[in-house]
Amino acid sequence: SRTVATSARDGRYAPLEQRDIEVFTEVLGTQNVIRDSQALEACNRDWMGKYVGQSQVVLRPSSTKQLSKVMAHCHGRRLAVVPQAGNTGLAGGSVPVFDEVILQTGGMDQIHSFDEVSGALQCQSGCILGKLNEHIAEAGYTMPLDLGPKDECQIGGNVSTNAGGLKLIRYGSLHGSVLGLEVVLADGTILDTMTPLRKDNTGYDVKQLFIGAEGTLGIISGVSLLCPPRPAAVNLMFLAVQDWPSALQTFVRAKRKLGEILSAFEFLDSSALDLTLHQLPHIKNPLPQQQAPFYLLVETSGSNGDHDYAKLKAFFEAEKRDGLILDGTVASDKDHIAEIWRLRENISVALNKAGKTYKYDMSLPVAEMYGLVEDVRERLQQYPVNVVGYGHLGDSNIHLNVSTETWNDDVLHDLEPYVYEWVSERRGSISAEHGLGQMKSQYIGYTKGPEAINMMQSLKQLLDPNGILNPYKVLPAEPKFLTAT
Ligand code: FAD
Ligand code: 2HG
Ligand code: ZN
Repeated sequence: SRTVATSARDGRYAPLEQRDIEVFTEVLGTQNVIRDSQALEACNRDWMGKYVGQSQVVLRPSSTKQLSKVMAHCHGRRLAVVPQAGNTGLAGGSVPVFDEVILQTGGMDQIHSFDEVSGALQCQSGCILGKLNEHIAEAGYTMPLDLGPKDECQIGGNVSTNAGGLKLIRYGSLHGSVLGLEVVLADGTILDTMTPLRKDNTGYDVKQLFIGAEGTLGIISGVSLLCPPRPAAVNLMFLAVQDWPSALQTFVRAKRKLGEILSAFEFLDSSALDLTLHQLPHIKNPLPQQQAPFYLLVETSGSNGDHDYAKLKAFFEAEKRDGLILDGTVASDKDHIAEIWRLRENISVALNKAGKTYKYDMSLPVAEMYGLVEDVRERLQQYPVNVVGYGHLGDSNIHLNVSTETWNDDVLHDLEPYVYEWVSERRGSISAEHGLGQMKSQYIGYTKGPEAINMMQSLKQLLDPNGILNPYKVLPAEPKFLTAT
């Protein structure tokens, strides 16, 4: 009922033995070598309850040295390892496929330093995103990314998935904001590129390899990140539009008229709105009197509250007068803004409550993007499913979610590889921001060519010759390619 990464455990990996537990206990102490069955069950299961592994041990180092010793042992013994941060990943990357050792980073949560002049933050990888944000808020800064599970996910997990989130349109990707990393390689070697420098052109920028590598090339233990100033004034519009072309046109005009203060441009369709309001009754409908096929969240962040608000209001009124916007609400009050964001951030939570979800996270040319949802809706007509579309319109990134009561092989069969082909034919990406994990590894060839995949395989071989880091994820043994028809 689900796509599985692989059906057989790779015999190259040694099974866990008592002598391994003894070494781990010596390095980490008994309390950080977790074998309790209830705790193990939670760590073996992903956020969606879709992927469940059978690991027999969870390790919780608190320092790079400890992590390095653990990895050196695993490398020598050929024990497979899965790094796990907040375990909020949506591609099954953070849980074992079979009996891999789970290496949790949550105990590595120290903030090393924050430079109040440059905005450079240096911390251990297990720091929670929301906590880092609170820490630097005192000095007038903000984190360069924001996403729903901010109070659970860790910066190391964010960097490892190259998380995009709700503010990428403003702050760019982590490939730009990460200044340096400390990484423990498969054999325990500590690679230290923890620079606070903005500019450094001495040779290859090796840290980039680990951003978005989903734990397959090394374990990130430290992060150096450039944080932007916290905007003094934030305003948010929630708009209803009558069709997809109007949503696109609103984006074009928002860039033109609000460009320098635009900080988010998100969308959801009416199915996503209805499902979320139905599943989570505490969430309010920002426009209870308006039914429309599409809703937009347009946020501005600037330094002058009155000026920004006046700009936004003028935009709203002009576009409403022109008929581009059917209706909307402009929020400038903190609680009102948070309430609207809560709706957007909880769509996935509502989907989880509704049952099982087939999730797809695509980069596509914006003009064609919603066509994927319409095609899939049509294709799955005969099934009792709810097909919803939402996402980061401003980044050309759509989340197609097919909600079902229970897993259904026929639905899956009609979805895959159809959706990947649909995206590949338009030269999109089958994973805009969630990563490949175990869910999509076998489809990497629908976005990347054989030469790029070969290079990835060579890098993997170089950095992890025994293949112990997050096996069965990202790089498949035999990638599928879209065959020309
Ligand atoms: P995990 O899930 O624990 O791990 C993710 C991957 O990174 C795994 O492959 C894991 O093995 C690896 N990994 C973790 N830590 C390390 C490390 N220190 N070194 C090496 N590898 C490591 N993503 C977006 O991009 N944008 C969104 O808007 C967004 N919204 C979300 C909303 C919800 C409700 C949920 C549940 C998820 C959302 N995500 C989003 C998915 C996103 O990938 C994660 O939320 C987040 O970035 C993962 O962080 P984490 O700490 O939970 O990592
Ligand atoms: C979001 O943008 C997340 O809300 C989750 O990336 C998307 O669950 C999803 O499909
Ligand atoms: Zn997203």
